[in-house]
Amino acid sequence: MSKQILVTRSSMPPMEEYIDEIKDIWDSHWLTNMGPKHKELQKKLEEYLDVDHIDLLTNGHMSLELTLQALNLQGEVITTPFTFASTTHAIVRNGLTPVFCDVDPKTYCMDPTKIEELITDRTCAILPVHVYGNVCDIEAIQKIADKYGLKVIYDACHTFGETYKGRGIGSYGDVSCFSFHATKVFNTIEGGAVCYHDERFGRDMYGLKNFGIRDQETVDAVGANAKMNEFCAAMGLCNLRHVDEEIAKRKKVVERYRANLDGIDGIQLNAIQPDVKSNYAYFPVIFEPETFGATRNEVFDALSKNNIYARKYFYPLTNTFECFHRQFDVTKTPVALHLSKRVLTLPLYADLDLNDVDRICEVIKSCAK
Ligand code: T4K
Repeated sequence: MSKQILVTRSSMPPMEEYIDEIKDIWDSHWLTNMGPKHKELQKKLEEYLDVDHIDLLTNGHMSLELTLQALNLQGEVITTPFTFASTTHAIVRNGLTPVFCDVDPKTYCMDPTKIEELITDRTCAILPVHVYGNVCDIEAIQKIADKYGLKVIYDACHTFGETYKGRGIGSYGDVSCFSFHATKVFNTIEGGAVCYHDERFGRDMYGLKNFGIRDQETVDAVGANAKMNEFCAAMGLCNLRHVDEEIAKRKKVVERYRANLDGIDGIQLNAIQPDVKSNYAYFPVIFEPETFGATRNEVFDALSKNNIYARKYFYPLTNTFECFHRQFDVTKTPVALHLSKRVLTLPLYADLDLNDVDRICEVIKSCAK
């Protein structure tokens, strides 16, 4: 049996580099609660991501959940169902109502032409996702938000290091939330961040990630515990030194996929966006069974038989999850539904051997009629 290939593999620095980085932690005995590594990583990421302000958290999910709390939102939030569970859960766990907008068939991001018809007098915010690292139609979304006085919170969990029109992607909207999970282009093992402009939001977020503690004698918000610890921050400091090289290697993998799969009938590859500096986070492929000759599930099974484990990100749509007890009408997001039944995210990580990419593509091609 050929070697196992999973959808991704965590990037790790040389072990000695990490050991060196965590020596200070042994010396200081300072393990968490906004210690020196946390502060150093925060500063470095502010520069790297080209944003006004950033705060670090335990994970991408808590950055979304606490952002919605810090903004003190009430009512309905317009969002996309074509995403990871976290985006929708963050809304619902804040007592807010998600209103699902359909997505664009090429970028898979929220379709801005469908937003206005969903706005009611209860709408308070728009929460789009730069899904797979594809950048949303930022200008169109901002125009609508300005017209109706809505907050824009980007789920930017897939867009570490990307720029749009030369500006850091985290600088758009009111807040952008990042994930530094083990499976992401840049990881701190587990981790996340919020990027923002408004210093007051920053103060509220800083309190909320630490139980709402303002100072030793004042607790002025019902916060959570979402502080990035020093070991995670140390991993981030190491990984940040290598991230450009990681992205360059990912680019080569993506180019090899494109060389193999571009132009095949019934296959839609991820859109290339001219104003975007990509991070090559994911490689989603849409299989149209009528023209390609095999369904997404058939391709998935063929790859699995060859020890290759692609993933059906993002299937099922979040508006069909069992936990929502058929509360949402999936027929209102037909493009997202169509895509979710046809998408397969192929293995992608910096060290994926280009010969393995060829092998993956051979299996895919063998499924075609
Ligand atoms: N918003 C969006 C749009 C997101 O995609 C995510 C997370 C979030 C918000 C929330 O951010 P976080 O709170 O997670 O920071 C994975 C990740 O756990 C999740 O972070 C990610 N999105 C999602 C798209 O993928 P699973 O359930 O598919 O993970 P799992 O454990 O099956 O891992 C996938 C593959 O990754 C494995 O087959 C092998 C590899 N892997 C995994 C782990 C855990 C490694 O190489 N090393 C590892 O440590 O969710």
